[in-house]
Order: sequence, then C-alpha cells, then structure tokens
Amino acid sequence: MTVTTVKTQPIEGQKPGTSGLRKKTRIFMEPHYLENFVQAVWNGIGGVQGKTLVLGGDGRYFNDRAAQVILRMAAASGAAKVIVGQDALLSTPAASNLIRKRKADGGLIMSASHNPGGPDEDFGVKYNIANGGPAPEDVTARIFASTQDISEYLIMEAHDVDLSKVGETQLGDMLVDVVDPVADYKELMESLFDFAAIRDLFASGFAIRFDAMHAVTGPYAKAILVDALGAAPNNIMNAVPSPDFGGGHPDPNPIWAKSLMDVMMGDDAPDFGAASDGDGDRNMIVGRGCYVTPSDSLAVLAANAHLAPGYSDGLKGVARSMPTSAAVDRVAKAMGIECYETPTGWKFFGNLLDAGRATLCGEESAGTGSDHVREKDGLWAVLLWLNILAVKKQSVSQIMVDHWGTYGRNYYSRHDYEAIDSNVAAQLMEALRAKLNDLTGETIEGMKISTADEFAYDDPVDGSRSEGQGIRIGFANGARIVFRLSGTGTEGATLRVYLEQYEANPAEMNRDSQVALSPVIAAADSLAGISARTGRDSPDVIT
Ligand code: VG1
Ligand code: CO
Repeated sequence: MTVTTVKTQPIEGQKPGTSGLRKKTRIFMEPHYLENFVQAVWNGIGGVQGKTLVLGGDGRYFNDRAAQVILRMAAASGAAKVIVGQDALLSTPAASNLIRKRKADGGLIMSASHNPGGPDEDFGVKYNIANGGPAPEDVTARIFASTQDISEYLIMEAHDVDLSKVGETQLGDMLVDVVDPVADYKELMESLFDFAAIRDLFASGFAIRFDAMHAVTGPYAKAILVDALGAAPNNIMNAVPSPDFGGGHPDPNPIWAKSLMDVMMGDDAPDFGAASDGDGDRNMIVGRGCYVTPSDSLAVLAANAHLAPGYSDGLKGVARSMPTSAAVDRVAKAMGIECYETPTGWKFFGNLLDAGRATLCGEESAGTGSDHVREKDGLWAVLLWLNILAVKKQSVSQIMVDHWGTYGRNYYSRHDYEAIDSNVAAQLMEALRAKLNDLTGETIEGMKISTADEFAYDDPVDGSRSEGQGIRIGFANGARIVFRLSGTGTEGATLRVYLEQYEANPAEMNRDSQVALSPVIAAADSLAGISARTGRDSPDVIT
C-alpha cells in the first residue's frame, strides 16, 4: 500500500484546551484540519514508529470517519499496532484502561465529551499517554508547537478498515486489533466492587434509573447494570448511542439531564438515579428527591470508599480541582490523609495517582475517579455509590444528612455564562486580576474578603508550575468565589463562576443552595461586574 506525503501549512488555533482539541465538527472536517492535528500529535510525541496505540471515541458525528483517517495516518507513520474499540467506540475511562492493560504507548480519544454532537456541533480529539491519562501540559505544548511548524503529513492510501467485527486485521504493515469496547472495562469494575452485594440490593426491590444521554455509556450500562447486576432493561434511559446524542447536550447536570431529574423528583421516584456524559467520564448522582452536588459526591465517596472491596485498605490521599468545594478536604482532615488542590482538568491528577499520593480524585464538573485508571470515570462512580448503598442500607438523602451532620455542609453552585464575547470575557478577568492586591480587607455584600489571588499550581511530583488557573476570592465567613474561563468551549468564551459557602450550623443544613448562596452570588456580580459587562441578567447554566 502506498504512503502519500501531503504538503500542508499550519492551521491557526489547534491548541489543546482543558481536555484535548475541541472545535466545531465542520472545522474538523475541513481539508487537512484533522490530518494536521494528528500529524502534530505524532510529531509532538517523537513519532509513532513501532508503537502501539489505542483508538476509540464517543460515537458522535464524524467519529467513524475520523477513526479511518487516524488509522491510515498511524499506519503511514509506522505504528506497529492500533487497538480500536468495535465501531470505533470506547468510553474515555475504557480507553484509559485499555492503554494501561495492554501496555500501549498512548491513545487517541475522539470526543468533545459533554459538548453536543452533530455536523453543526462539536468534535474533538485528545491524546493520552502511556499511563492512560490525558497528556500533561509539556506534551500538549509540544503538540501545539508541532501544529505551528507542520509542513506535511503522511497518510496511507487504503480502503476503510472494517471496524464492525472484533478481531485482528492488517493495514499495510500495521496490525489493527478491533476489541469489544466493554469487556475489559467490565472486568475491571468486577475487580473493584462487590457485584453480588449490588445484585442483592437490586433483587431486594431497590430501584434505579440510569440516563446514558444517547451517548457512549449505553452499551456499558447495559452490560454492567442490566446483564451483570440484574437491573431491568427499562431502568436505562437513552441507552442507544446516537451521532447527535438525540439533539441534546450529553452533560449530566440538572439542566441537561432534566428528564431524569423530573423522574427523581416525582412521586414515584426510584431510589437512585445517575447519568453520564458523552464520553462516559462524568457522572451525576441523584437520590429520591435529593440531588447530590459533584463536590459532595466526592466527599461522600472519600468517606465511604473503604466499604467497597477495591478500596478496603483505605485511601492514600485525595485530590480535587481548585474550584471544587472543600467538602472533601474536611473528610481528608478527619481521616488524617493528604488532600491536594490541582488546576481544572484531569491531566493534573495523573502524577499524584502515579506516585501513589492520591487514590480518589474529583472535580465539581461531575468528574470523579480513582487510581484504577487515569481518567475520571462515570460508571465507576455510579458503582461505588451503589456498593456503598448496598452496604449501608440507607437512602441517598439519609447518607447526605448524616454526612453534613458529621462534617458540615459546603453549599455549592456553579454559574456558567456561555458564548459571551471573548474580548468582554478577557476584559472581565483582566479587571479582576488588576484589583486582586487591593481586595483583601474590603467588605462586599456584608462579607469581608480575607484572601484574593490567582491560582498557580506547583506539581509536587515533577515540580512543574501551571499559572493563571483561576481567580479566587475567599471570605472571612467561609465563603469563596472562583472565576475562570472555560477551556472546552467552541463558541466565544464561557465564564464559570464557582460559588461556595460553608455552613456548620445543623439547623441551617437544609436550605436551597441558590438561596443559601444568594449573598455570595451578589458579591460575585459586584466584584466582576458580570451583568454590566456581559449584558446578561442570569447565567445560562446553573449546576
Ligand atoms: C470542563 C470542566 C473540567 C473538566 C473538563 C473536561 O473544563 O470544568 O472540570 O475536566 O471540562 O471534562 P472547562 O475548561 O470547560 O471548565 V470532559 O468530561 O468535557 O472531557
Ligand atoms: Co467527558
């Protein structure tokens, strides 16, 4: 088979963000766009000659076409083998697991995660390294540099590889190993959790509802929750992956998973509800009439993980992204273990997990995971919750009430202002940055500011430093506001405002979050001038 060298030029804007390169699908489909980026990945990692890679995606529009291009480019550059999920599907945690288990050199995941899919929506590609985790910043910097000096790419002229059947085929000299996307992942879950106990829980009448949001977790949920654990098939909503996710955002939060929320808040609500995102790495947990914020979920999992067989030895430490609430910090303190605070994005947890410093990690954006893979893992979080519920035999709301009773409650909410003008967003952040030094000691909405800074992270394992990771304002009364711009959007800028208020008084534990946080919300607006600058009078998404 012939390898063609195609002349090309650098394309602007191929800088990987929080989680890979995400753009409008039509941009990815423009001539050379995908090819340039894939070649830049190869160049940035020192080539793929003789290497083994893992490839899969969340099944969104263009997933199948992109997979064929990537395979032909891997073959053209001399890769020895690519392990591909059947039909080019792999959830992000399943891809991470395969990279680790099969000792691959790395992998490409085709996904824009929680972003909507379709010809007019979003597509994305990200590179994961040999530990199974997202490429750290030095690697993405080399990839980006390669996008800026690219002059040609290599691609093999060949027919499509049949990815519909499990088994091995050749593409030129390269071996293509098409694997069942679920099998290895399911085996991993069985090794961590007490499936018999969860099966008994379901058999006892405990009812669940899982919303796969028309995305990649449908087949995983069916194999694990239904076939292995005995949930009824109709307990899985939107279980068939579709290229445009049924027209919705596959983002598991109360806004985009509203139909699940309606079920869980209704009169006949089941005991437990959960949802996952486009690529299966996020989770939303909701009990009957009781939404659990991702930050609280991380804290509850940290406090109870030892009840599951995979974590019976306890936790080495925990880590959370900076904007995530401090609920887990309180658990770590009580347990006498380390709690690390990292920038947003799973890539920052990789070193801590590899070094054995953290066992559990989480983000306020519905990402929770552990050292079983190097990505956040939606179904894993659901199974850990179920294992805990099977042991404790309590309702989700009872667990939350007990947890808050022990540790206090960190009221928490994130307000997103989407697709705002990029200049307006940059100016808003710059104005905040400019006054950071003068804020300490000031009183806003009756709350005294005790700290104000821009978060920078020094990785305790490799000593690397990441600056400009969000502006954080702390108040003397235990409140905190964080401002940052999203690194996963594809339209204008998204301003994320993270709001938190600690409450220790047992009589004040059951308030509505938005009400409890109203002074903090007002303070955020007065500090940053959000409505004045953006012209928006309310956020687009509240989680
Ligand atoms: C968002 C979340 C972040 C998460 C990232 C990738 O990033 O805030 O916590 O790690 O998405 O998740 P940003 O830069 O838009 O705030 V996923 O499931 O979209 O890969
Ligand atoms: Co995701």
